Amino acid sequence: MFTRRSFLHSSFLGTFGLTLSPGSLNIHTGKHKAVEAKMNDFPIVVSTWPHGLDANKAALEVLSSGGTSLDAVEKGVMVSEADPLITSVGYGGFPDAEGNVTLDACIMDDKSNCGSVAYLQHIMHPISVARLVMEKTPHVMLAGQGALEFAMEHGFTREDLLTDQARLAWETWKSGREEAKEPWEDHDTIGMLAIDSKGMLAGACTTSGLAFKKPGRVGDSPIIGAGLFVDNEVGGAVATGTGELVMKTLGTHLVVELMRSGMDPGKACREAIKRVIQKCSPAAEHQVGYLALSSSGEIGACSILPGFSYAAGVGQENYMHWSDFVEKED
Ligand code: SD4
Repeated sequence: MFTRRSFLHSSFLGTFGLTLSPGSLNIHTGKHKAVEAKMNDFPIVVSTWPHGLDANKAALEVLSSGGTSLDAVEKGVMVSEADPLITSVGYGGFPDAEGNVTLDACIMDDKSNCGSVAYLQHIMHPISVARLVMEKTPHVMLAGQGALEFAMEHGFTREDLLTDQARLAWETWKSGREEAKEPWEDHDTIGMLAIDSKGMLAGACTTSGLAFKKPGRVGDSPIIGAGLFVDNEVGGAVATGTGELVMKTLGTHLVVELMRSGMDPGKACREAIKRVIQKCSPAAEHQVGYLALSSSGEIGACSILPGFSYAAGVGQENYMHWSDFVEKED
């Protein structure tokens, strides 16, 4: 099945690949096929969707100057959070049904420390607030008004995150006009995993969640074990797509546990996607994608539908790849 979304992605990636570097696309359309990166390829960074390329670039700058994977993933995803043209993350993200931009994010380091914010409004960089929750409090997650107050206490500025473009999209959706009935392209949460030159693994995940969601709704992205999980001994995984399906199967924790039992990252992602299909019977338009990085530097990804892509930065190279996908028996 080839969806409108995957078509958009393939056209976009085609153009992108040619513009940036002819032949740079490594397109995997078949069954499981992991992109392999050996140990001596550290540092390494991977992230979801085409905007992962710019995010990886920022992360690679940190890593190549000897920075930690934790700094790299924070700096990396901040690029997407600040980009007004990315309508699924941070500033410029599509709002909820009432027109409020509400953000979810989490971060996890090589020592299993983690921090998270959910339903955070008015703050451009929720990932940095999540990091502060990890470093400055005994807690893992802060939500809503408490998270906002915590951010303000730590010097973050309150900002209006609703761009004209996002407001227009929301007004169109609210109008109920014909074009508003098209499914909105809102799956492009950024999840990033990095291993630094010392071999330490960290991950980050940040999103504005599903477009025009029910007010109060929180997805998988700030939930440790759902949107992101890292175990330095084994590897890490990030999730993108319909958060409810990821939460019901605790997807990234599952991917890491499958890797612990000996599966390579691609196989583990594939098994976790099969679990979503078996347990949750996703609707035809539901997409979930997992991206995983083992602690020895192997990369793997799998999604329900075709069209999921990820950026991999290894050494001097930073290219897009198509994910593997599971063909459902409809
Ligand atoms: C959520 N998983 O809130 C997020 C949405 C998303 O790529 O777009 N992920 O459910």
